[in-house]
Amino acid sequence: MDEGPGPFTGDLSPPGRLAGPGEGISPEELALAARNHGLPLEALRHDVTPLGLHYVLVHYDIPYVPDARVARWQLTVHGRVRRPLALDLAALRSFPAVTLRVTMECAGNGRALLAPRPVSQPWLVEAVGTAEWTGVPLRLLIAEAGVEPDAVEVVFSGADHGVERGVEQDYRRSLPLDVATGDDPEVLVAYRMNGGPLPPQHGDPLRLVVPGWYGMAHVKWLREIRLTGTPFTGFQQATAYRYRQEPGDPGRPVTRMAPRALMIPPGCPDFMSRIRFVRPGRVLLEGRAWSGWPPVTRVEVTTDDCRSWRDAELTPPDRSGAHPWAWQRWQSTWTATPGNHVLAARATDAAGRVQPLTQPWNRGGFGNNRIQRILVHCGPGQLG
Ligand SMILES: Nc1nc2c(c(=O)[nH]1)N[C@H]1C(S)=C(S)[C@@H](COP(=O)(O)O)O[C@H]1N2
Ligand SMILES: [Mo]
Repeated sequence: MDEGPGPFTGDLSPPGRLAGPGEGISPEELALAARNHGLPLEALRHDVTPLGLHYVLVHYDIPYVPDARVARWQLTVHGRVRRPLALDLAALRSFPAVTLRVTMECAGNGRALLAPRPVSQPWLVEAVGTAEWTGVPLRLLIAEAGVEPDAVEVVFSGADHGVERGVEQDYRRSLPLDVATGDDPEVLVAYRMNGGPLPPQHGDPLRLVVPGWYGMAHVKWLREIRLTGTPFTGFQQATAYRYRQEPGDPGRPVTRMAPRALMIPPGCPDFMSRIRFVRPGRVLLEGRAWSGWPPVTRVEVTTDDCRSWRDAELTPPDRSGAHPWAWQRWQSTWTATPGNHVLAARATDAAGRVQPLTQPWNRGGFGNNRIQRILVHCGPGQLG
């Protein structure tokens, strides 16, 4: 009889691995996916993603932070500083506040579409969202603490704790000192999301926001900021989040987001296959595009599976100048004819990076910005 999860037969904290040929998503990956959701692509219509529709990724458990604990929450700033700080929320609110509209994407977005497929959170293309974050510029906190001359990095610790590939840890990431103290992008210690308190899953009561960088840098439930005189070699920095081809490679660190355009799937979906149904005639194709090297300068659309491309109309950088770190809207029209069609869009950014048609593969499945393909069936008259 099948009684659900069995006894301890497997590895308690399995090492990273690639799925075998034809190996489907495992129950473990499904369990991760069920607690870490993506953005329903129709929500790309919103300039700012409504709460609850923004993607969520949590490595371990969401810490339980009741109001009484929020009131006592302390953010410490210490290490290679002249004056260590311990700041509660009231103290943080006494610093000048900045609000930034920021598009955030998980570095693992696109992972489940890779072949071979790295076994981890099995994102398709929906691990993205845009929020308005309000908080203190990190450079002001670091200036208040005073930097010792030998400081090179800033390490951020979250309040969540777990085990990953055999290593017990708090979630921790670092930034080079020049990034942490820069003003373009301005790194924030955020205490508001879309005008309200941070929801539990997004880092209540404090999180880091690093505009232009993949999600792993935006440490949630932030409780400690430590300046260090040597580069940080913790798990999430030196083991995870590196572009590597072979297990032993030192690899390159994952930093900013590669350019990506997503299309709102047109028409209506089949419940199970998710194939889109449209009627013949004019169909609006629209979506969003972003890059960690903004702005996006061009979005092209194909309706014949990459045989031909045409330019979409893109919200130009000058009109989106108010929100340089947020996605840009694009649109195009298509005259649908009866039959099956494969639609896609691709973005080019200001640094000249173009979304690839073939997969950019690495062992961790990071930064896969290969174009999204949408299958559309155009049928005349009554559908189904
Ligand atoms: N403390 C902590 N911060 C974290 C994480 C985490 O597991 N713990 N996950 C990171 C990853 S991998 C991503 S993609 C983003 C997701 O942020 P969101 O859930 O608010 O969208 O948070 C980052 N910050
Ligand atoms: Mo992520």
